[in-house]
Amino acid sequence: MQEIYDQLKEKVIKGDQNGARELVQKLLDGGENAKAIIDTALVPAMDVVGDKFQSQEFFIPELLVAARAMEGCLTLLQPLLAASDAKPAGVVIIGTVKGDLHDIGKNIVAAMLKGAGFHIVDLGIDVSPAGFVDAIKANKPDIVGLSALLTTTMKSMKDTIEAISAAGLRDAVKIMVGGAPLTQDYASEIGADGYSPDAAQAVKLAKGMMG
Ligand code: B1M
Repeated sequence: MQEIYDQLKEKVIKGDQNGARELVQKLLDGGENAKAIIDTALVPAMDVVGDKFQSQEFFIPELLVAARAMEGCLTLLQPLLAASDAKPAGVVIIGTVKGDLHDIGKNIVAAMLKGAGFHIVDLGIDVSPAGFVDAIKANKPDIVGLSALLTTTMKSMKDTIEAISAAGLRDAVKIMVGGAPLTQDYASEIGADGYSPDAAQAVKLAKGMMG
């Protein structure tokens, strides 16, 4: 199996969506589970892509085709993540904050929360503070999840939390933040109720927030 995981990682790095999807299917047929496939091959592949981008070996087109290959694999895996449990656990609004277009990690978190029984309202990417406020009014969630992948858009999380407070809704929701550049310190500084470094811990955090 390790050999197939290695091949899958390479296919994602090269942006070969069809080849990657075939290998995901092969792993699933061999009894591997969705979370292991994401953690062992897909996330490490994106880390390599990020490193290559930083060292200017890769540019935006390579970043995009790799992301599409990853997304193609996730369409096979997300239903499996979401099917692992059925008990309704609470309502979560989730979105990538204003100025930020990265959604692969946010989508994994949403799928895992769904799998843990939460009802998910996914607002998508580049969501303004007002967009979150309107969605809270419309959906009355227990938890609001904010995702950011850029150091430049972390500030949008602060703006969003401030907008939620200004709308008088801060005490009505728990706010969870995550994304590669975030830290627990930053989360505390901007007044979030919780920070999670990955999707599995996001589920634990959300369950904890529901008491
Ligand atoms: Co961009 N990008 N990107 N990118 N990109 C990064 C983030 C970068 C680190 C690459 C690098 O330089 N090494 C860098 C950011 C540098 C920084 O700010 N420190 C970067 C840059 C610079 C940019 C652009 C500015 C490039 C440019 O245009 N010059 C541009 C910005 C566009 C914008 O957003 N306005 C840009 C664009 C893009 C693409 C559109 C091409 C594409 C995104 C496609 C998509 O998402 N649909 C892309 C990609 C693919 C990446 C990398 C390679 C991979 C991101 C990813 O999907 N990781 C990334 C490098 C990297 O991360 N290694 C990079 C896999 C994913 C599963 O992990 O998202 O961290 P992650 O999610 C994890 C956890 O963080 C956590 O759980 C998830 C699952 O375990 N988590 C949460 C995430 N959200 C959470 C929310 C929670 C809880 C946990 O609660 C609510």
